[in-house]
Amino acid sequence: MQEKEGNTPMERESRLVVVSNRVGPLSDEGKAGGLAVGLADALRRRGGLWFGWSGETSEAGTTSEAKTEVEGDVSLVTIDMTEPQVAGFYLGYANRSLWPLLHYRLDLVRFDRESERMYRDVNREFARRLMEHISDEDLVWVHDYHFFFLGDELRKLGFRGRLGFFLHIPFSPPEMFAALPAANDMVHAMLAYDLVGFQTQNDRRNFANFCKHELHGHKEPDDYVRVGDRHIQAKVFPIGIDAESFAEFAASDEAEENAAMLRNSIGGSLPIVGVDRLDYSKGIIERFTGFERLLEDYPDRIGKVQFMQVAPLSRSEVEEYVDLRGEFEGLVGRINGRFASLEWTPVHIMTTGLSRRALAGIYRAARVCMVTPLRDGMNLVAKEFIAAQDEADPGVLILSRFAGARAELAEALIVNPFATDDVAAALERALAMPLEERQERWRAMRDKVFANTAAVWCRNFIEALEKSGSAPSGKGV
Ligand code: GDG
Repeated sequence: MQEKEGNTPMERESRLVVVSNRVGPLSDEGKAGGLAVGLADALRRRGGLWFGWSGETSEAGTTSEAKTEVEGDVSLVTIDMTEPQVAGFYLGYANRSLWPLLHYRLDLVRFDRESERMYRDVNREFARRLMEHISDEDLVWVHDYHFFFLGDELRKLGFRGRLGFFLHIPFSPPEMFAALPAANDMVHAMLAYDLVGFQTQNDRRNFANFCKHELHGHKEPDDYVRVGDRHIQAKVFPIGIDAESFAEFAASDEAEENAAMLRNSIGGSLPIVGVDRLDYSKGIIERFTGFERLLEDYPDRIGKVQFMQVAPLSRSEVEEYVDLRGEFEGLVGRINGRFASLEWTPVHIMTTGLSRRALAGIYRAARVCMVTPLRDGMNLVAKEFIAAQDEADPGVLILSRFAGARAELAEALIVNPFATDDVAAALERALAMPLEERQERWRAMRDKVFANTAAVWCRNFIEALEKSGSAPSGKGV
């Protein structure tokens, strides 16, 4: 690779190398999510490389020529995949085996040998291509469930530097994870990393318990886990957002225009909002079942509240997502059909994405935001909603007990999304909540959202990785 001059590891603290399925963007013009902002910030500070999939397919696939974009001291390097690689690795194994399994949805899991083989191949190929760009002085940080095997492949290819992994989604309980035919191999491969990060204590415990009960390992002090000759740290790093920028977005003209449009379109109704990729883990069906129950049990609310659900389509090539869309649209149609009048429609849905400023405006205009996943690594929407509020008139967050964010945002109204009556009662309580209580709860959550930002999360992980010992020389596990 064409290293930028002055970017040699000897001249500064070790260079950061980030690996994730999708890379960038490096500069935030209101498009990047908190994760990209946090990582871009860390990469810019230390100089570094961000490596991943170009998002394109070609005949050459992972053997395609790497595309490199350079901005200051940071390079974005991407490679293509072939169509079968995307089908097997990404749509198949990552999204139809691992995603449902790690979100506790064994009923939706599909295993097939061919996609597992492709997943392993793509991990090996990405490792091989990454080796062209890195040296043992680099700090390599691999992200998410697409690349469980990548670290082990790097070790087999001789990489001896520090190697970290962060899982953005939950880690299911050992009894459930064991249903994956490759479960033991996969966790063995994770032990090639020096540091493995999770969103919550629950995820970390599930991983450590798998090591203990299935791989005959041991839990040790300071979050260490030992299995055979591998001794690695498994720690919790709850991810945050770029709260300052989000609060600025919420106060921007574009946000104000969108907030005004929302208020105009719903007349005097109180706005309830939801913002989620259309994904079965997000509990969207359960949320609207709860909303329907509100209109049944608290009929005074009919004509007085309106639900705006932003639900950009996601993974539309995967059957379960097509089914979910049909179910969601059917449910919303039923609610609107049952309760709408000439001058009022209870639910509006938007499946086209919004800019981050427009989104911040919608959050700010909302009286209630519903975040009701059935299982979620963290859930950044909950934190963005808090960052976007106006202190003079903050909205109320209803948060699922199954979202990772629940550990920090304890002042939200916590619900079990499966308990429809309780969801309806929480909605009623949120709609009726006096200003003083709304402010009190919001201030407590705001302090946490502004303290544990994306930048802090990045810094904490990198510091822990720097302190971790590197693996025994050139050893695959
Ligand atoms: C994974 C884990 C973990 C949504 N609609 C629009 C839009 N969004 C943005 C939100 C938020 C992001 O998408 C969604 O973040 P989440 O955290 O809710 O969920 P996942 O995508 O599932 O992410 C999750 C996360 O990784 C980070 O570790 O929290 O648990 O599943 O930022 O604002 N953004 C724009 N328009 C939309 O219409 N611009």
